[in-house]
Amino acid sequence: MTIAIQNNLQKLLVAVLFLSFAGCDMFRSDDPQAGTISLEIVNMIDGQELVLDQELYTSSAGHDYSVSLIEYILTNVKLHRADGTVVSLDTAQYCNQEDHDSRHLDSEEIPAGQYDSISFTFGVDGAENVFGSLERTTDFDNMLWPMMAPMGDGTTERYHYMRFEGHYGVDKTFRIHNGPSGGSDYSFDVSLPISMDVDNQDWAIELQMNLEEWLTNPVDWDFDAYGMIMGNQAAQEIVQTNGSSVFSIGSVDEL
Ligand SMILES: [Cu+2]
Repeated sequence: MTIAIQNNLQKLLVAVLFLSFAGCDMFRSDDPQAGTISLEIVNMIDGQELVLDQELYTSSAGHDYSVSLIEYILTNVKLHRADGTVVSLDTAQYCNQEDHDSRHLDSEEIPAGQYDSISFTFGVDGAENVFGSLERTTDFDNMLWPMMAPMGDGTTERYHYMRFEGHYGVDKTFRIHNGPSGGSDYSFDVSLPISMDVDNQDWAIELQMNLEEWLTNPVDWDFDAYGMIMGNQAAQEIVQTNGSSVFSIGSVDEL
């Protein structure tokens, strides 16, 4: 072997050693990496995905009913990490059964870490519930909650939290409209546990609204007893109380 070849071999060896050490630093970081999250909101009844109009369900008060409309607003959707940090996903989401896109939050980047809960407000919190505070889209504008004396303070209009409508009995209609009746705040906060260790993956959370729970637990909702409830604060309180068991996590998946 000539000196020249030997020198070249030595240079090559040095280069390979250098690259393998450098590689440790450059490509093999132990720090967890950011990931992405997407959120799907699914409307369910009795454990199955809601079918509008066609399907007949039975309420716990004993009425056979079908659903013709379900639309609602979720605000301040947040993910919480075990270390206490909060990641905001969405400030306000209009959801409608008839529009799949309205119930799907596109994937967005979230910091690495261990996540242990998701939280949001059902409806719009009292202080924030002023018409015009949400983005001026047709969907949000359509959720207008009129404020009229003597029902309300007459000062400013607000937003419905939800319209849940359908048919029951032979040809009767139910309309559960809830919102800031009489200017009071019937929105409520929801927090659900999840387990998600984000380190360079794409994640998907399925959030379920279990519609039958609006009609029971703790109060069995009698369609005959409640007609138009927008001015009925006692009815708004029942909707709010029944709402505590409406939401659940369907799945948390690493994609
Ligand atoms: Cu209404």
